[in-house]
Amino acid sequence: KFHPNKKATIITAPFSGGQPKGGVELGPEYILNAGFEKQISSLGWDTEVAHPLDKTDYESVKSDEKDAYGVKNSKIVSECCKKIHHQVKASLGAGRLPLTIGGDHSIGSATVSAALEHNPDTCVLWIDAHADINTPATTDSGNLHGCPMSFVMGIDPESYPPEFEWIPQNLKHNKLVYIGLRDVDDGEKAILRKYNIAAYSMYHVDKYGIGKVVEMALDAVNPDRKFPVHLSYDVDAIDPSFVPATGTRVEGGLSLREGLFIAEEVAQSGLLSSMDIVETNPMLAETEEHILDTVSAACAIGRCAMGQTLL
Ligand code: B3U
Ligand code: MN
Ligand code: MN
Repeated sequence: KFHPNKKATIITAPFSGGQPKGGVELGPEYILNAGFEKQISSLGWDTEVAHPLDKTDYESVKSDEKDAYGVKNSKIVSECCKKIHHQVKASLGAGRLPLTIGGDHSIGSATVSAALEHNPDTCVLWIDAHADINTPATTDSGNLHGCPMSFVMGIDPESYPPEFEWIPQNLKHNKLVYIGLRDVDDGEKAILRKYNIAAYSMYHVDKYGIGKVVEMALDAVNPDRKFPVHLSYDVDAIDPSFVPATGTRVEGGLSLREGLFIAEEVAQSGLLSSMDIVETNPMLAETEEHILDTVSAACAIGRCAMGQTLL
């Protein structure tokens, strides 16, 4: 069991440069203002909050232009990722569970590579409507939140802008598993097939049920249930009817209960060692209720993963 003495660092990643929409940088503030730290400490965790991106103005230099490598904002994404990476490693080194709240998912390359540097046995559960495994060569959008998994796996490194050379390419193909996929680009499908990466789409959730899918997912990357788990949770995995305030809504997602069950099951395994909750964008809500639903769901994902039970 990892983190038996229950210490955690909530790391804020108020950053939107991995995708074009503004507002996702406000996610951490909304989640904290909803009482997230208290909710986690009420579960018996010794908590602290870290702000590694403190007040740096990335939003004003954000651009919508692709660079020569076909991606946008490499410099600021790399800079933010570096800071998040060091904070995640520092927290793990201090015996704390880093819980990074975003912000967009581009920071996944920072948190995952840090978790693997801390413990090379770490496996990754990527809960998302999207596979986020484009390379700069395969991406259509040029948005770097669609690329973090290729960076940490070192897929087609010749296509990377020099800004990303520092990212440790330390995730093996058999250590990543997806749940919730339903919007995967052709180039990404080819990568998943080529490297035989374990992936459970919404089709599998419908066919087998969420209980079986989580079991199969853990079997794929952690058959003896002894490796630490990094849970990277994009709130858009959950259906937009429950989680409307996010950048790329895709219909046909997880029910709120299915989404929380995944987190509960990871908690039950005792293997959670680090976590991200990303892509909460309060500015994309059409109503106050949308904000409340989305922020509440993000908080609930965190609480469930950190051990909250229904009984
Ligand atoms: N795969 C597409 C869309 C996308 C990825 N992640 C999100 N959307 N949230 C891309 O842009 O790479
Ligand atoms: Mn994502
Ligand atoms: Mn997504």
